[in-house]
Amino acid sequence: MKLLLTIVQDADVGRLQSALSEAGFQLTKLASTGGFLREGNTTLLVGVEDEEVEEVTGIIHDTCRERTRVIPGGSPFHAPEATFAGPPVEVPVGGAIVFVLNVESFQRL
Ligand code: 2BA
Repeated sequence: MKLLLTIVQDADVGRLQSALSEAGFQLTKLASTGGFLREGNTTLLVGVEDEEVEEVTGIIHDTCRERTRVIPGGSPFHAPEATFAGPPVEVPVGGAIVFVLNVESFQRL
């Protein structure tokens, strides 16, 4: 069994959730925040059999889009005290980030 730890943009999560549910997959949805942009995103936990990983990643691939975010440029984005001089920088985000983890055991108690 595998656990797909999947980070998606909030704009994609509704369609992805519907598509996974329609295909019969169970999931858990967590609110999360990206460390770089410091904006909200969504983390889905999807537990599947090994042979289902490809189907799930296919659904994720078909559902989640790459978008760009424009952030102030010219100074370190992480320094709150910085003044943002210089041209803005375009940052690509997504479609989705998927970590495929081995599950040692699955128990429903
Ligand atoms: P954020 O950390 O907010 O990152 C948003 C986007 O900013 C990233 O998109 C990437 O294109 C860019 N980015 C991130 N760190 C950067 C850096 N140090 N320098 C330049 N650009 C940078 P994605 O790669 O599609 O990632 C989307 C979200 O997925 C991330 O949001 C983060 O929440 C998560 N993520 C991505 N890679 C991860 C990893 N290795 N471990 C944990 N979470 C990850």
